[in-house]
Amino acid sequence: MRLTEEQVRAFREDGVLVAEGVVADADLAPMIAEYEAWIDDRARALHAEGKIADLAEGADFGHRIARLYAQSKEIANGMDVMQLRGPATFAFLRNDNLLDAVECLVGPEITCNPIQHIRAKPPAESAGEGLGFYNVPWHQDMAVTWQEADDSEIVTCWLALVDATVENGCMEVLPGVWRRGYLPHQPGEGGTSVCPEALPADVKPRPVPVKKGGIVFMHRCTPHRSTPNYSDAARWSLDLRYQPAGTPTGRPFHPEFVARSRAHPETVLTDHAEWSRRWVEALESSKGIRAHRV
Ligand SMILES: O=C(O)CCC(=O)C(=O)O
Repeated sequence: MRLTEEQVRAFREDGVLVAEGVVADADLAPMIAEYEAWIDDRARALHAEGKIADLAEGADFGHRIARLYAQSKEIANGMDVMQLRGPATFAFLRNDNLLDAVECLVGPEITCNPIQHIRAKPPAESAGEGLGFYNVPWHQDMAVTWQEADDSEIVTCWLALVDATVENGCMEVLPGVWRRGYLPHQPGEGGTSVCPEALPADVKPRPVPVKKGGIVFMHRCTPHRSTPNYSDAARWSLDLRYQPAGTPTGRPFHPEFVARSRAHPETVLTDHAEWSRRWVEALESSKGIRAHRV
């Protein structure tokens, strides 16, 4: 779905845009089916090891993993994009409806940045309320790249795979703050976060709920966080980043690829095995490298 001029203007102004209905259920279905099959296999393996008693068969995408996670946190191990490396997920990274919207923000030559995550945020009852991968502290995405990417127009695309609500822990943003540039960050157990004294006190956090298939687009200097999930189902989402081809990604040790090119379509990577191979190799060779700048 292409963005309207008004949407593009709003993104440029606020550094954040909530766009509903960017991709259709049919666009997401193969990737969701891939994850459902993987979760089923993993649940059966954990069941065989005696770590899970109830397979929660018949529960929907959000409820099944929540019920499994409550029994064993191991259900989520190995599920992230670069770990599972599913063909349907790789194909989705080049989804036309998604890239039509991205093109309106970064232009027609598009690189897929390797910072790409899938998150099934479990209910707080089992995952807790502490900061971490599921309840991320205030940060700018610029803080999780190397300085080489400071001038790269990296746009974060936070895509809801189920309806994301205030109750289940959607994103919160500080609109307009991107204009202040990079804010000092600090490392911490809960994740890289804006130093408390640098967090703007004059801007009210805006929760950005979005329905399944909608995207929250964020500038790389837009502070954002997410809060605990107080529902009984997982909050599934995908956070991807795209940028003009040829600009540094800030993660030179992880594989980027050209997702769309109007000028040189032959440069687009469509070979799933090659993408997967590059990730396997990079995960091995980048061990011990500090990915965040603090
Ligand atoms: O999905 C979340 O809860 C956090 C996502 C995030 O921090 C990001 O996309 O940069």
